Amino acid sequence: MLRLFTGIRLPARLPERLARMRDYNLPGAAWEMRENLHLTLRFIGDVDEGMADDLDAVLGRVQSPGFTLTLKGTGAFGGENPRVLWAGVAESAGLRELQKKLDAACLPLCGPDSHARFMPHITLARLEGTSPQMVADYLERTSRFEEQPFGVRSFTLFTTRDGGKRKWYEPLRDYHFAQNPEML
Ligand code: 3AM
Repeated sequence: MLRLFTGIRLPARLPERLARMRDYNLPGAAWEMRENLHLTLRFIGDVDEGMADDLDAVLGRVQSPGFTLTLKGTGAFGGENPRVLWAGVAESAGLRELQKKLDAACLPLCGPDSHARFMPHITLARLEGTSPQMVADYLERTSRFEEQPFGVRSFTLFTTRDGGKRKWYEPLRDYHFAQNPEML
């Protein structure tokens, strides 16, 4: 069995920048390894090899004209019980369009995504028992975070590998969009 999801890889300069946002004084925060930093598009779940091949064929037909993304702002999921700290993404119609296409492509094979609404983000840390006030302070300190835009011309199928305490995300295949000379 393989645990799969689709996502966007970040250009090399960004994991470096995001790693600087770690705050080791935040109790209960497990900061993601920089190799793990990515933007999830569509969670797929556990599939067998046959299903993975079927998915690969379906994903290969998903196209996008390409778009640019800007990492901007920070936030947390979980409200009064914060679970995830993330870096945000400036609104992007191209990203939403691609996510919708992937969602539709995966639906017949994998069923509906358990996350009803797509909320683009890059997970920076998983939290356990971190006080909401400390999370609020972190978000305040990092609220002006913004990076230079980058172009997206492919998406990636990742598998989650479990190494006991640590898990990591291994890219299995990149799906490049057809060339569009009008793109950056
Ligand atoms: O990109 P992030 O880190 O937010 O939380 C998991 C991670 O998201 C999410 O898929 C990404 C790669 O593991 N994930 C895990 N289980 C999930 C599920 N059942 C899930 N997303 C939706 N439904």
